[in-house]
Amino acid sequence: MGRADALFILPCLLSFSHAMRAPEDRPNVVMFFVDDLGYGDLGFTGHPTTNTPNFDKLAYNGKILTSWYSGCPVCSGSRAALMTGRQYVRTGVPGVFSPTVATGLPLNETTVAQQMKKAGYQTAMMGKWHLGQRSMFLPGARGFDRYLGIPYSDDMGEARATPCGNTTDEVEAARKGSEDMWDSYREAGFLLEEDAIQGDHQDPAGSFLPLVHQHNGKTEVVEQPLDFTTLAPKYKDFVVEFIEDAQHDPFFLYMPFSHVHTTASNQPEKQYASCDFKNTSKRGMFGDALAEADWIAGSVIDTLERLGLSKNTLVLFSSDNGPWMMQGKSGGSPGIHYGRSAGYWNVGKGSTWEGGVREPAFAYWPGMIKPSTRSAEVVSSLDLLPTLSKLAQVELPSVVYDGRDMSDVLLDKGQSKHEFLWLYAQSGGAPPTACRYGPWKAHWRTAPGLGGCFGIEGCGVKTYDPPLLFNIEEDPSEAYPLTTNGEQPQDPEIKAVLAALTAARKKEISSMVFGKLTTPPDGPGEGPNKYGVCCDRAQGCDCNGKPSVVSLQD
Ligand SMILES: [Ca+2]
Repeated sequence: MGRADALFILPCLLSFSHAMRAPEDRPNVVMFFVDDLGYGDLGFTGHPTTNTPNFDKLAYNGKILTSWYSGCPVCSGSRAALMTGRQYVRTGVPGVFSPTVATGLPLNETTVAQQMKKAGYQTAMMGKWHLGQRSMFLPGARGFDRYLGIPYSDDMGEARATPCGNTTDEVEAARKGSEDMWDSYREAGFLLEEDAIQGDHQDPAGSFLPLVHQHNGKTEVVEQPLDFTTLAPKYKDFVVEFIEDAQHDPFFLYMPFSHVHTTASNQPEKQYASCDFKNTSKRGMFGDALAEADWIAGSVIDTLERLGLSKNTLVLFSSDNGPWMMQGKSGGSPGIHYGRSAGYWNVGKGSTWEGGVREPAFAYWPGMIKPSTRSAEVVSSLDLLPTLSKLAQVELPSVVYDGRDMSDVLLDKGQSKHEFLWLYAQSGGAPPTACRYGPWKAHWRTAPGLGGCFGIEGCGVKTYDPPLLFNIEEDPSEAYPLTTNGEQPQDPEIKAVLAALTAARKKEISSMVFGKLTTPPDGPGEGPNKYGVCCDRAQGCDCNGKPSVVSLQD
C-alpha cells in the first residue's frame, strides 16, 4: 500500500471509531461553570442587553434547568461540592480559600476528575480552581491531565491589561480597597481563622495573579502578573487543542471560567476582556467579559461539531454562586430572585436566599436530551459527580454522597432524587441555614450575603422559629412568607410541611460529620509565607512587569 492510500484510509478509520461508540456509551462531558454569574445575567434567562448567543443557543436546543442549586454561596465551598459530590462542610473546605493558603481540598476526597480517570477518560481543566494552590492540591494532582488557569479568584492579586489602542476606559478605574472585600468575607463567616491572613499579602505570591499551566506532570507559571487582555485567547487555544488531542477517547473538560467575578481594583469597572470584546456590549464591562466567556464556549461547540463529536458529548452549564451585590453593576444580576419584603432581602453571593444559590443552568446533548425543554426539578452542583459516574459507568467510592444522579431528569426518565436539599452557608460546624423540600423552601437563618445590605436599615442576620417558609415554585423571589416568626402556624398543610422539615433537619444535623483540613509537610521552597504560586521569589513573584493599569491613587 502506497503512502497516498494510507493517508486516504486513516481518516476513514478515525470516522469509523467515532461511529462505534453509541452516544450513551461513556459520553464526553464539557462542564461550563461561570464565576459569580447571577440567575438573570444571560440572554436565555432574560437579560435585555447581555450578548450570550452561544450559551443561549445551547440552552434553547437543550434542556434549561430552572432549579439548579449551588453547593455553597461562595467560591471554594461551591467548587468543593461540585468536585466531590459532598456538602462543602463535609469536606472541611471553607467558603473561600486565600491565594496563599497552606492547605486545600483534603487529598482523601475523590474528585469527579479522578472518577472519570477511573473510567478511562482524558481530563482537562481551564480556569479557576480555588481548592488549594500548593502543587499537591492543584488540578494536575487531583485528576486532571492538563490545566491552564488562575488557581483562585481573579481579584486575589493584581494583573496587567495590555491597552487596546484607546486607553480612556483603562484610566477610569472604579475601585474599592481589597481590604473591604476581606472584611466582608470575615463578617459573613466564610473564612476560617487561619485563612484570615490572606488579605495581608505576607507572601508576595498573593500580590500578582499567576497563569498556571500543567501537562504531563509538569507545572509552570506562564505569566505573573498575567495579562487579562490576552487571557481568553489562551483559554480558547488550550481547550480546542485538548479536544482535538482527546477526540478518540472519552474526555471530561471542566471549564470554570475566571470570568465574570470582579477583579482587583486596578481594572476598569473591575472587569476585563480582550481587545475584540472591550466596549462591545451595551451592558458595560460586565457584558464584555460575559460575551468573551460565551465566545470561548462557542469555540468549544464549533470544535465538537467539526470533529463529529456533538452527539457523543453532554454539555452542562451553571454558575458557582449568585451575583456579588456589593460590586454594583460590575457584579451581575439576580434576575427573578430579587425580591424585597418587610425585613428581609433575597440577595446574592454569600446568602442562601435564592439569589445566592439558585443558578442559571442547562444541559445540551443532541439526540439524547430533548431540545427546547425546561425542567424545574431540583438539581444541584452536588449532583455532578454521581451523575457523571453513572454515565461513565464507574462505581462510586464508599463515602457519604449528598449529590444524587440527575441523569433521569436530564433524559426525561424521572424526577429529582433530592427529597431534602440542605443549604449550608457557614464554616465552622454550623447547621444548614436553609432547605429546599419539594415546592417549599425553609430558612432557619438568613443573612445579607457579602455586602448585600447597601446600608438598608434592619438588614442583617436573622433567625427564625418556626422557619421562614415559602412556596418557591409559586414565589421564586421569596416575597410572600407562609410563616411568621414566633407564631406557630394553624394551617394543617403548613404544619405538616414544618413537621417534616424539623424531623429531617434533626437527622441532618445529628448525622453530619464536619470535615477538617490538614496541612501537608513543606515541600521544596515552601514554608510560612511561601505557599503561594510564585514564578520567582527573588523577583517578588513579578516576572512579567508590574500591572499596567494602576488605580488612580497611585
Ligand atoms: Ca464565585
